[in-house]
Amino acid sequence: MRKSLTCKIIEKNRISAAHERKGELTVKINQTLTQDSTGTMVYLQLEAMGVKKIKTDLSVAYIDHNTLQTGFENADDHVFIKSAAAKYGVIYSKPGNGICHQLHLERFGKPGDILLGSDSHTPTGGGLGMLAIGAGGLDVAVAMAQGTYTLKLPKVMNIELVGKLQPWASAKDVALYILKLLTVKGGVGYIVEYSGEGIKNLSVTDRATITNMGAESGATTSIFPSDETVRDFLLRQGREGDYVPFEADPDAAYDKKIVIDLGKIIPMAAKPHSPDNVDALRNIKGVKVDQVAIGSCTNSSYADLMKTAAILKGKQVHPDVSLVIAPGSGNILKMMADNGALGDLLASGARIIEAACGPCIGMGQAPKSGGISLRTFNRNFKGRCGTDTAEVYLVSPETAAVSALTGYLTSPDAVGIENPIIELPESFATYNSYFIFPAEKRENVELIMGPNIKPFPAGKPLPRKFMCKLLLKVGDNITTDDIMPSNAKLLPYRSNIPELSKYCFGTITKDFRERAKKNGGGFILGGENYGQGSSREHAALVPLYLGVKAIIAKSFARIHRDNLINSGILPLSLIDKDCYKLFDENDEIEINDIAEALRNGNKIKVLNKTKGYEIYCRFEGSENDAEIIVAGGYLNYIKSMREAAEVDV
Ligand code: MIC
Ligand code: SF4
Repeated sequence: MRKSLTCKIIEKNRISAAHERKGELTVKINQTLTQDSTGTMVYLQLEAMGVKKIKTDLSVAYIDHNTLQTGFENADDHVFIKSAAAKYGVIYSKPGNGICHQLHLERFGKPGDILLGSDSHTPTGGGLGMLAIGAGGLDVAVAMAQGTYTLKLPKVMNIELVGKLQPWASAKDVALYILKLLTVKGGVGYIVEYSGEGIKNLSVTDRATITNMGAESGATTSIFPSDETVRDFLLRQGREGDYVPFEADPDAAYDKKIVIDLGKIIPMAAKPHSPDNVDALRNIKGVKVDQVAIGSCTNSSYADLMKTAAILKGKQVHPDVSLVIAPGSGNILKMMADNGALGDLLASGARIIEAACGPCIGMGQAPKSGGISLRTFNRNFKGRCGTDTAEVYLVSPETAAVSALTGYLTSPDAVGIENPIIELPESFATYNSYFIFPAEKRENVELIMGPNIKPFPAGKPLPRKFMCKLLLKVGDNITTDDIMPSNAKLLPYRSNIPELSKYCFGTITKDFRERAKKNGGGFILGGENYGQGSSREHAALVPLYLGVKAIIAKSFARIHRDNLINSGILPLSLIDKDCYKLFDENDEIEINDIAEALRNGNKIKVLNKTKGYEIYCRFEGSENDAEIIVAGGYLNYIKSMREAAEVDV
């Protein structure tokens, strides 16, 4: 049978695991990455599991999200992660080194390997021909401990790219076009595999822009083949030895197929407030711009920033625009300082900030009230930029740079300037100054935990029945940024669940914590694609802390569903989606004999005692997941497995 690229990589890494059940797949995890805002939990969980030695080939702990250090909290987190990295044999990437996904692409990603990262944009590594999957922190901690990960058997969608991008159309426009086609839930349950003659004209970082934004469609991951372009990129990064060719067999079988002619792609933008609210720039008229932000793991590569510098060279940023640029890595910044491009950016009036996530996760550079911000980032959810009333458009670096000059959202092909062609340097800078590599001998390394680091909540074994109130009813596509907002004020509390709980569902209601406390916890009702967006398990741990027992929804986003299960919260999907209408906040809900129904794979009867209805839900998980819920979360489950069979973690 002709094999897809995904199938080949999975076969290479497949291991037969005793606990693997129907519909699941257990693979060896070659590499893991963590970042600081999810990483503190990962290392606390490793510690809670009593892990002595990690089993991956390579693991990296990046510090890139919380780098503002407005108080001791961020710095405490950094020191804790640094000590954990030293203890477990993980490479530590200091703040200032750059954004995890860009750095991982540059320095460590390997074609054909499987990478699990505690960040939803881990699929950026797919640009190198790596199967790179985002997951919740606990899944990454277990992957480090056991060297394996069990995933739900995905379907494979093939996107065949034909033709060649026209001048001024970019990889970002391709990513936006695909999101328009798939929407923010069209990728759920799929790995998206790219093929076709069109890919030969896309650089590794172009491909990475596309796989990065595949996360916005809900796809498990996205991947390009490993070809000569990948070999050339690795050669220039001084890592030619890591090159392995990997591609699908001709006529491989796929579950779904889409063909896209790159020649027809035109500059686009995702309008507020969703990455799939995409339109061609020529249809969006008269948008006056207050801020332009260039960077993030989607568009902060050397080529992206050199293109920006070439467009701005010798010109002035519009007086009403604040242009801010966050490079993807310190080495990119160094190269641009050496070749003069940094000088061109500064002379044009650009504000250069640290090589980090920065404004992408609301760590500074919040726009003015009601401001319009153009960003080369991947998410424009309401409020994520730090200003609730701001409107964010997602665009390419080319569109961003040209619009910074004109002061209006402007299609780059509309101003009569030449599309700059960027030559890659013969060799990229590869300074290691911001990396700390673990020592061989690590016996006496102590974890350093400052006062900001609090224990995380533990799930409780499943009771026979739940009888609680419906605390909150929300609509479709609720994001983890809605459930557990992140911004400059809240990000410092990622290792402090009690503090974060004050802001749970903060974009929807200001009193969720009080409601939950008053009622001793309860249920939440969601629409389609509940929990889309980030991998932050805080969107499960905080509700757990507040006593949330189950989420009933029309459908769930993959990583969030897994995080709910890992925390011991029951994700239940409505069998008849119309039943959503039958529930209101404050309704009294009862579910009986849950463990029995979960273990037998039965439908779950949910009684609305207030209204006198009886409806049915499906448990959104595998047989194994059912056992995790019954145990009260993944950590309890591992403990019970270990007690029963002395599982080696
Ligand atoms: C994001 O882009 O939303 C984040 C911040 O990188 C998250 C991780 C987090 O919440 O810490 C993600 O994408 O997983
Ligand atoms: Fe960082 Fe933004 Fe990328 Fe998330 S999406 S990893 S916050 S740059």
